[in-house]
This record gives sequence, structure tokens and C-alpha cells, in this order.
Amino acid sequence: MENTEKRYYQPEAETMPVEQIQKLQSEKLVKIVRHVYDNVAYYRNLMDQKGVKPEDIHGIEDLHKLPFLTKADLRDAYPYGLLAKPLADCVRIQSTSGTTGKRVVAFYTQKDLDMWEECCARAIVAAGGSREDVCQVCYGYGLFTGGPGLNGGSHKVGCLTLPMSSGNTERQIQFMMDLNATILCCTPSYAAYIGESLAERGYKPEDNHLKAGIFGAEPWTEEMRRSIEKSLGIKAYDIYGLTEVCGPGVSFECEEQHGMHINEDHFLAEIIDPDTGEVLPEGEKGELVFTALDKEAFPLLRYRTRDICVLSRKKCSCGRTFIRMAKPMGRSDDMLIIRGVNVFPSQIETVLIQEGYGTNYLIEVDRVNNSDTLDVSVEIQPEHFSDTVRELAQREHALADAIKTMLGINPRVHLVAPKSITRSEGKAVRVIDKRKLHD
Ligand code: DLL
Repeated sequence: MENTEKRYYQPEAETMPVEQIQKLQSEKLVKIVRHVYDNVAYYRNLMDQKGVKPEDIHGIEDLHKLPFLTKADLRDAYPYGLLAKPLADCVRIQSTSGTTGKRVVAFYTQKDLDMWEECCARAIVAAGGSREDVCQVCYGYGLFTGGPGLNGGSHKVGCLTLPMSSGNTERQIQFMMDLNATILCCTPSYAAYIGESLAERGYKPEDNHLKAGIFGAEPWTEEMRRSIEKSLGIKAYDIYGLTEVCGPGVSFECEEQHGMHINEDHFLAEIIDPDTGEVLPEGEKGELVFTALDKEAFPLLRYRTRDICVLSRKKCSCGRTFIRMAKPMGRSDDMLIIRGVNVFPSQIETVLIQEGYGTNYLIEVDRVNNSDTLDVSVEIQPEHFSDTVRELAQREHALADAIKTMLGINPRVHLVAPKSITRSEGKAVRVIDKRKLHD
């Protein structure tokens, strides 16, 4: 049996009674609101506009009085507008990829970096990591938070860290096999690609020394998890985070894998109705909002993530008391509205894998004669190679039917040649919405 004893990095924090966590959060909130109001004109204006002063905030019960902060605010305030510490106290920046507009630049003091890396260390230890492990980090290094965050966490745990960054899969495999890597950190889509590449080189899942993977930065389904676990012979753990809040490690999975524990001593989570902004009770689905309680340089009060998920305070048998968040199935802005129906790409992924296809697929949406079209391309599997054209057409129909049952709309399905869909070394691009090009 797997040894799951002592899987805490900071047991006092991670198993603190809920009342104590909430008391700590209240104390920290009062302090951070004062810090922000006194040091950041942008926040002061937002709070003044809403008619709220730091002295109105006595604890977490007053959180709802504070204004929300959105990505648009972060862009408005670019680059220094939200800085709450002198630049001389800052030691690092990280940044978002900036695909949808101006980049967001987040600043860190040394204390901020330590806190972030400790959060990543908690995730590594929860996945069974210790100083005996060899941790291969193949998230991108640089401005992206994935590489630096897990690298720092791995150091704190004392693992032998392989700072690979993403890409160069040949070299990844060579180091993995030669240095007996035991923990793999990368995006789930890259993990799937590495698994596929190992198989192509004749390696079986039991040939590597990996025991766990810490995968995140993009939505992935339970079906994808099982597929990666099988191809690499590991247990795959989810990790969540976003640049604005710090990076990976805002929340992480324990061995129970029923949602990710939010590091509540540092981050206060709420779920709101994305349309009205109303705070929803625990257990209801809505937009995740974070307040960072300890960040000095780049504080965030009630930051709207646009990630849609559910929180649960149910007791977890791992002993951690931190609230859990369900896997976010994509950002509200990743949701496609096709012929009036809300579609998350992850729903299509679920059907594809359930129907026996791999994790390489592409969704294309377009508008022809004022009507939306949905095309799903997925690679044929080795067992289909001997199929006749007629059999392949039947397969396409069967898959289209299964997708229609899930979504309620008819897609066109294309079975395409193996390897014809571009593999991802970082965050996978699985959706092309051509309607945006026409607008
Ligand atoms: O992706 C930070 C990260 C790095 C997380 C490595 C985990 C591992 P950003 O590039 O700012 O930061 O993107 C943040 O990615 O708001 C979610 O929409 C999505 N996301 C991150 N982790 C997960 C996950 C990093 N485990 C955005 N499941 C977030 C689903 C995720 N979506």
C-alpha cells in the first residue's frame, strides 16, 4: 500500500481547526485592507467610490463590502498602479502570457516568494514528495509562473530538482530515465505527450521511476487523468493557481483527490454569481474570487478569476482542514456559446476519452450562413488502422451521436491521421473560434 503518512509540509497550518483559520483570516484581512488603502491610490479610489473605509472591515464577515477587482483593473493599472511596496523591496516579477490583451505583471517581495514557494511545497508533499525525490519540472520557466513556482517548492521540500522547462521532449525523456525522476511537474497535455513519446520509444509504464505527477495550468478531465496515469504508471495530482494571485499552489490535491485544498491561511476564497456579483453559499457553482491575505507587493482584494467552480467545506480524510475547490472546468470566457447552448471544451474531452479516443483533439467553431458550426477533429487510434472507409464513417457518426447526447447540439466529427494534431508542451490550444475573426 502507498505510504500516505506525514504528507504535510506545514502541518500546523494545513490542519488548523476551521474556527482558527477564520480568526486568522479576519486578522490578516483587517491588516491587508489597511495596507492597501494606505499605499495604493487605485484601490483607495475603488473603495472610496464604493463608500467603504478600512475601519469598516472588522473581519471576514465584512469582506462583501469591498469592491471587486477585475482583469480590466489590472490592465488599467499596468505596470505599477497596484504596487503596494517600494520597487526597491521587490525582487521578482512574473507575468501572464498576454494572449488576450496587455500583459499583467505581478510583483513579489522576498517574503511573497517564500510564501508562494511554500504553497508549492505543500502540493509536492501532498503528492508524496520528500527530500528523497527527484522532481522533474517541465513547466515553462521565465515569466510564466509554472516553472519558477514548482522549482521553488521542490527546493523547499529538498527534492533533487531538475529545472528542465518545457519542450525538447527527447531531452526530457533522457533525463527522466537516466536520473530516475520520481515526480513530474508539467501541464496535463504535456504529460500526455511525454507518455505517448515514451511509448513510441518502446518504454512501458513500469520502466520509469515516476510515482506522481503534479499537473495543472489548464482544465483537464477525470478521463484525461486516468489516461495519463495509465500511460506513465503514476498517480496524477491536480494543482491550481493564477499569476495574479501568485502562480501555482493557490490550491492543490491531497491523496483523496476530491477537489483541491485552497491554502486558506494565505488566500480567502468566495464564489459569486458572475452576473450579479452576489456571494453564493458553499456548494453552489459560480465564479471563484480570491483575496490574498499575505501578499505585500501585489495585494489582491476580491479578485475575480473568471474560473467557474464549486467550494466544499466537507471534512477531508487527509486531515487537512482547508476548504476544497472542484476542478475548474474552464474560465467563464472559455465557455463557447454554440447555437445558444453553453459548451465547455472539457465536456467534449470527456466524451472523446470515454469513447476510446486519445487526448489529442481540436474543436473548431465557425458561423456559416448565420448559423454556428461545430467541428471536432480527433486522431484515429491504432486499433482503427484496419478499418474500412465505411467503418471509419460509422465511427464518426457514433462519436457525433455521443457528443450530441452530451451537449444537445450536432457536431461534425473528423477522424484524422495519428500525429496530425499539434502536440502541446505547455498550455494546449484546443479551441479555434473562427467566429471572432468575422466579428
Ligand atoms: O497557469 C499557474 C499555474 C502554473 C497553475 C502551473 C498550475 C500549474 P496563469 O497562466 O495565470 O497561471 O493561468 C491561470 O489557468 O485562472 C485557470 O483558468 C487555469 N488553470 C490553472 N490551473 C488549473 C487547473 C497558471 N488545475 C488560469 N485546472 C486559471 C483548470 C487551471 N484550470
